[in-house]
Amino acid sequence: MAIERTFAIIKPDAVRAKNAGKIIDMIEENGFSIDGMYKLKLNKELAEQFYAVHKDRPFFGELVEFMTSGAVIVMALSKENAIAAWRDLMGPTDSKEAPKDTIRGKFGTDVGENATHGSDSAENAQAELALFFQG
Ligand code: ABT
Ligand code: MG
Repeated sequence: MAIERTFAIIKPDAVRAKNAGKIIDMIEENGFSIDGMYKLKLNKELAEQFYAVHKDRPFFGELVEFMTSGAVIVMALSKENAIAAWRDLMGPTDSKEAPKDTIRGKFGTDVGENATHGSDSAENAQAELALFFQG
């Protein structure tokens, strides 16, 4: 299995609750390398572009509002099989259903405020990394 790179976000709920350090600890303890990382506040245009696949869903407005409600931390993570491994470590989208040893189980609240994002495919990882990490 080759080393893969994926894109991660620590979302505004987790940054606000000062859980970023604990989440970064879990990332490193689970064998990921942090190849790039910075903090920023998403503007509406970037959040809409990032979640464009959901633009016709009823929760789109709320999703964009949440993702622009405070600072986020974006990361490029690498590891063998990183895309699936990072989604496994995050746990399911709905934090209420997430096992307690996952990031969403520990730090998420529900399906919207779910602490972290991870790319769901190699294609999306490449597109999302390109959106936030040029060169
Ligand atoms: P992301 O990592 O944020 O993309 O979450 P994930 O891939 O696990 O889940 P998807 B299905 O991509 O959801 C995107 C965001 O939309 C939110 N959402 C989703 C709702 O608020 N209500 C819903 O009914 C559904 C299905 C959850 C995700 N993130 N946030 N914030
Ligand atoms: Mg998704």
